[in-house]
Amino acid sequence: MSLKLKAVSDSDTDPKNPNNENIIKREIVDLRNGSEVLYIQRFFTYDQSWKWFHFLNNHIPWTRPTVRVFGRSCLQVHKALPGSCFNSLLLNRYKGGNDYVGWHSDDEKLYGLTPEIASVSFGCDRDFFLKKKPCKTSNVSKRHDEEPASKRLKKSCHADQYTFKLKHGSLLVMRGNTQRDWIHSVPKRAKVDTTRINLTFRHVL
Ligand SMILES: O=C(O)CCC(=O)C(=O)O
Ligand SMILES: [Mn+2]
Repeated sequence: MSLKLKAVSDSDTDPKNPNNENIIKREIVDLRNGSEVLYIQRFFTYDQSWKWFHFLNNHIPWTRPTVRVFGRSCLQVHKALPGSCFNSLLLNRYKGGNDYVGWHSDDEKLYGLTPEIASVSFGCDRDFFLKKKPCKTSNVSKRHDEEPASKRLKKSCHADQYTFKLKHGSLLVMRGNTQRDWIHSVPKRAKVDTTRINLTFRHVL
């Protein structure tokens, strides 16, 4: 079985949307300063998504490494997307609401300066948070008629938070400066008790 990022087509039927009306709804969130997130709720149909979920759940040798990176257990598979500009796939399985990924950005040098990261979700819906990285501006106010820099930072940085509900079959793509300027997380959720599988497609230089 090969892995390709393929959107739903007209011939696919979705029990939740039998007429395939507006099936590919794209939401682009401009995070400013060259950062952008694309979200497509029904990138895969409902049935395709469950097929993927069961295939991955049953065929991947999921492990819980003793060293947990940002609270996640993961397995890295390289060269899983031939013909695509992605050459690396990271798989995460969240068995329930206690499994989470803490705040981080995927800004490792191996992904380059402006990595594009495409994230596909199957199974249980989970929240995905994006938050602006703390500003590194100096605390000294540049102009006397402005409020102190420390106050400005509080407003501009802590107000900059977005939440996406990552639905079964959805695609979320982080682009541009998103890894440089933003951090993201999938928080714990007490009421969640079913499994979610997440695939993130990346390009390793
Ligand atoms: O599970 C997700 O949606 C995010 C996973 C993630 O951020 C990562 O693997 O780096
Ligand atoms: Mn990440």
